[in-house]
Amino acid sequence: MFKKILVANRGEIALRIQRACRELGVKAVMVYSEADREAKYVKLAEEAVCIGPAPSPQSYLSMPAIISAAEVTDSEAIHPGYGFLSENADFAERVEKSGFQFIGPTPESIRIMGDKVSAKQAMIKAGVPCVPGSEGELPDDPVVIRRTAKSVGYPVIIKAAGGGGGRGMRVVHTEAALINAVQMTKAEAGAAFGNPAVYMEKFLQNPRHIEIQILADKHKNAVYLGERDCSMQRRHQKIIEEAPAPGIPRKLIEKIGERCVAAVKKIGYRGAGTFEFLYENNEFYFIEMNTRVQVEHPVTELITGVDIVKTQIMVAAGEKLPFAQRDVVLRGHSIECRVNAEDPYKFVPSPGRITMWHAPGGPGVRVDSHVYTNYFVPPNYDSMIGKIIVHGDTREQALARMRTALLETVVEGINTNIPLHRELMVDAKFMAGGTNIHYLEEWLSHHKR
Ligand code: MV4
Repeated sequence: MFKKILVANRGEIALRIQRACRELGVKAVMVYSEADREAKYVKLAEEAVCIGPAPSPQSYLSMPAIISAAEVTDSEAIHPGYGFLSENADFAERVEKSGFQFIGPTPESIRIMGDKVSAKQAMIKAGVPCVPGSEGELPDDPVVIRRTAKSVGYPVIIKAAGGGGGRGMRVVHTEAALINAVQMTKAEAGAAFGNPAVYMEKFLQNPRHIEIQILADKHKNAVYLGERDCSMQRRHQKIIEEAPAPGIPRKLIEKIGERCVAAVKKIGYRGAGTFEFLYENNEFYFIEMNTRVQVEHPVTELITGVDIVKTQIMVAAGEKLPFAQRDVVLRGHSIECRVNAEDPYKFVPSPGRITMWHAPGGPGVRVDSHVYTNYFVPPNYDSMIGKIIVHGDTREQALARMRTALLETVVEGINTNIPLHRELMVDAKFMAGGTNIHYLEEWLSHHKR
């Protein structure tokens, strides 16, 4: 096992990784920008290094700043968390060239999954079902583009190979709008991602967003840890996640989970990873793979009992997965509410000093947050200040526990989206389970106030 790890992130995930390190008896070096000097995990750290001013390009996104912090502290490995440099193949490569272990997959795996065209081709080859569409990148020939769309069937969606997470896509409903839409998407993709390549898919009108968590070691062992339902989102920002996904037959999940494990073994993937699927009419369609730990990993931890962050570190150190697929047993139901410092209905960020923070507790309640009373939420970063995660024997019990947890939570001095979560936890459609990716935006458009 490593003696010392550098945690190249901030916020709740930095604290989460620090906790995993303590449990493993590994020293954690925290890095922080000038805006994060007062963060809880910095105060709690045995060792912490300031890596630059508040703007992320000069701190959390600065490869030289992070690699020199690892050098001066004699760290052996770097955990990138999520966001920032976590899915940057060049960073992973520079980390390894500098002699550190990158806690994540190989640069090659990150690169393949970062290009959505090569990711999809790798998944088709590995037997993972994908959305019907163009075979790879769309060519320039308008005749071929029109022919492809006709055979796929309208509506179609044009996506940038360099995009992902909802960036660089356009829905096309008619042949008349097709060629212009492809040209516009290509131009935007070239400017935004430095890669004008686009591909085409059948546009699914009312899917759910279901993802499969996998873990793999360096010894060809891999498992899936069930699924998460992440359909409750607004503008590609998830706000509620849960596991298992309500109403999806177990047999279907098992089938798709086994496909993901086979794919992981085939491509030599290692570490934690997430296969994102759209689910519609009882079918799964792969869209993207995330090569990092995700914000919503705790719901999987609560239903499986597996510590995903600890396992990431163990497999990066070369250890074998400490359990096999048959040992992965799903128990009960888990729900996560992301707590954001923002206006609950207008979504304007609300940074500033938290004058009162009281976290909920009780049976089956977990809070992953780096904030505390008198903490100043800096305006420079993502607005998420923590996550409330509950577990129950049934979905109903998890819902009841979440309602209580949200009732107990006190945040004063800034606005949060907790009032929105309180309303959603008593919403009849959400309570019934299985709402699709459009539900929240539709709900908000009818919401009074
Ligand atoms: C789609 C789709 C419908 N059909 N692809 C958006 C984020 C990116 N990961 C892929 N996205 C979508 N791809 C096809 N063929 C609808 C979306 C989509 C979406 C997906 C997941 C979660 C939220 C979403 C919100 C709007 C659109």
